[in-house]
Amino acid sequence: MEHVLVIGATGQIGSELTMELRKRYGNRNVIAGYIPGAEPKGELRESGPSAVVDVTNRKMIEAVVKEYHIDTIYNLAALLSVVAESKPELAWKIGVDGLWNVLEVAREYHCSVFTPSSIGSFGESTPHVKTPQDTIQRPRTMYGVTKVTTELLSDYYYNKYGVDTRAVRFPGIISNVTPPGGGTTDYAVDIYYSAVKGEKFVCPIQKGTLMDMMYMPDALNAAIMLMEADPAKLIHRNAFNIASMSFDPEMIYQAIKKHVPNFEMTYDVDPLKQRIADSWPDSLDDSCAREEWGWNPVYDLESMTVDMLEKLSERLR
Ligand code: AKB
Repeated sequence: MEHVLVIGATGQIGSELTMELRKRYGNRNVIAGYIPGAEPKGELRESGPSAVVDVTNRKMIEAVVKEYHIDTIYNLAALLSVVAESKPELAWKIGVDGLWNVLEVAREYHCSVFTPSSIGSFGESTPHVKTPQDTIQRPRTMYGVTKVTTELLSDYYYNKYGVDTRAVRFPGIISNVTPPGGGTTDYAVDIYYSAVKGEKFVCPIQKGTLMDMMYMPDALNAAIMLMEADPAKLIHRNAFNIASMSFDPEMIYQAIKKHVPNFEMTYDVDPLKQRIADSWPDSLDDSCAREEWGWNPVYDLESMTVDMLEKLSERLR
């Protein structure tokens, strides 16, 4: 990796991934691609180059890839699961047509491409406990439909044209920097903000609903490790199950309450979020990622909670 383009660099994952890549590969070598209205701010803007890159505009992607001699693209442009249900056509345009644009440019300019998939690529008929790497993927959400399609399209470009495509299936990502927007797993971020602000948390997901989650430092590491992995060792490509923790609302509430004893939580279940959450796995089997490229997460619920509360308290002070 010498010159990297991050598409969606100002989003929840993009904003931290861009900074981590700059730390590892040099500030000048990592371009923050953003859309108008979501301009980079602060350190993200100051620390390195940025460019307008709308994933739905192939010429725009091509111009930036050419200008900066890009060899690796992290394509993070997507609508999350809840918002995609209200804008299905846009979700397809960004997620699938956008990826097609990225892959065509990658084919011509010999770039590697990382496009995250998600636990949302699974559906009701998928085995829910220790969901295997290769299993049934028949999601009924538009988010899930686009994610399965991006997995297949990425594999297609690898098999047909030799484009070096790689991906992971991200669980819900928890971070203290840029908040997510429009996802089913967002509650697991929002709950920390309420705890630190001294507010009661109203949980939109029912007690007992298990979902896989991951702390941002592990998620960033997964993306970069996979892109740096020896291709000869990769049996799978698009996309690897990765996991570090699985919990329901009560478990995260209790983990926080240990450190914030007065913290209170009640429930007001959101039917759409609950329907989506019920269709997703309780936990993933990530043994292929561990075997093929050495995936090994650092954080569990307790260590993430300690770090989240500390960092958020500093930030919101
Ligand atoms: C969402 O909830 O939509 C995302 C995801 C799990 O892909 N965080």
